[in-house]
Amino acid sequence: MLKFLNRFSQALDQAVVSGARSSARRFGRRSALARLGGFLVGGAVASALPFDRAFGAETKKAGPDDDTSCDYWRYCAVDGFLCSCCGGSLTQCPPGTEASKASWVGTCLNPNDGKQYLVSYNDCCGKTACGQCLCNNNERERPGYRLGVHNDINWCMANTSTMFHCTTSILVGVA
Ligand code: ABN
Repeated sequence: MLKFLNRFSQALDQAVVSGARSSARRFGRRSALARLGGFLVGGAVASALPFDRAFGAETKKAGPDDDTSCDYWRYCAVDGFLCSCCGGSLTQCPPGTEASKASWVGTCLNPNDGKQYLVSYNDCCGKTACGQCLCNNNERERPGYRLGVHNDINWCMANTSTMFHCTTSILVGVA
């Protein structure tokens, strides 16, 4: 009987020890540290990967004839969301917005005829920012302290609603 009890007690001991080891492996400090390490390394690798920091707002830089692309020639000095991506067009404000009374005029080279054209960048006002096709082209633009030649300005400032929605690019004439 004593022998049996002794064996039973040894078997119980072993079961408890192996159970404790297995749970230490699963939930112990080392395991937690290993998981934390994996998480940190994974985070570092993920943040080093290239991703779209504009979250889709910046347009693809496509062909020169695509008026939804920042590369379209008339957009050489545009700073804003393209109205062609916002329910309007190159020259028309989207429904529910109105053209700004003030504007910035740039000079852009038309690659089709080799001539320079004056382009008026009128903002469309009265709705919140469109958020599509953001372009920031700055040909002949100058820093903010030279106000008249700076394009990073809300041209809706003189309208009843000063809310900026998007920007049109209207041809004024040959430079
Ligand atoms: N002309 C576009 C714009 C609007 C608000 C702020 C900066 C630029």
